[in-house]
Amino acid sequence: RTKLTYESRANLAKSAVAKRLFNLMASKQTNLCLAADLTKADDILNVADKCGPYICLLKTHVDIVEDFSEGFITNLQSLAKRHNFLLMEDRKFADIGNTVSLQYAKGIYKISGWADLVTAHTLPGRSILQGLKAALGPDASKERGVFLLAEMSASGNLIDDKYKENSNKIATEGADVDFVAGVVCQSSKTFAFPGLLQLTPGVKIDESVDKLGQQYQTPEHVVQERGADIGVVGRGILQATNVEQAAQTYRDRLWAAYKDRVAK
Ligand code: UP6
Repeated sequence: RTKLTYESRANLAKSAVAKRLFNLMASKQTNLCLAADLTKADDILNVADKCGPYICLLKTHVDIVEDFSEGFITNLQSLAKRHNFLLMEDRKFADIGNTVSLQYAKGIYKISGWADLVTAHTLPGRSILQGLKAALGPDASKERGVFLLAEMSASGNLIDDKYKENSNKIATEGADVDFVAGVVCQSSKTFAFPGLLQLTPGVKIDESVDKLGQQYQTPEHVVQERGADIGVVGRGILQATNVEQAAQTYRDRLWAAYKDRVAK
């Protein structure tokens, strides 16, 4: 899987959003996802505008935004359109089908209305996919996709080999595979199917841990040793003195690592 180009993998993807994302990455030449973990709407819009040209994906935690409004979503969507990136809400759904269906479409955030992609834990089993899909109209699974968590970057997390193997099965077998765009994980061993994208968080140039269990690897390491297709960078960019320049540096290093990987 890791030797194939994004263009060739777009043709293998079963999810229409994964196809779109593979093609976007190839044409825009970026495999950087910005984790816009800021608590003020204007601050998120500001980094989205500055980093927009360098990213394929902007990842939100919408429940940390203190001044959420529909206008924030409208503005975020127009930035996504202007700079050509997709939106992912990192909700990490983990409940029974009926509840995740409500959490996805209802409440204040109405996530299914604007997020191209969401994340979900596989802990409840296949019903997590059925529940999320139930919130959408019949054709909407073509415009929406899920990344399933098969591993976490947090030290001491409880995920074991059996859990990873079963998460892979949920991502690649059964009637809802057209809804699965990728897997959030730390290693290329987690799944083999080249039509899925590997999203890997815990990327930072100059630090190996934070004070709350996060473990970081360099851009080169995650792409070349761990098989990441998209590297997620939050504080590595957000805490830089020049956010735009940092985004460009991460984009350059992640992209060069990918080009090296497929050339070998
Ligand atoms: N994230 C992880 N590890 C995981 C899954 N998700 O860090 O296993 C998410 C976090 C955060 C981002 O919720 O939004 O990726 C990482 O941010 P950072 O670069 O600032 O550590």
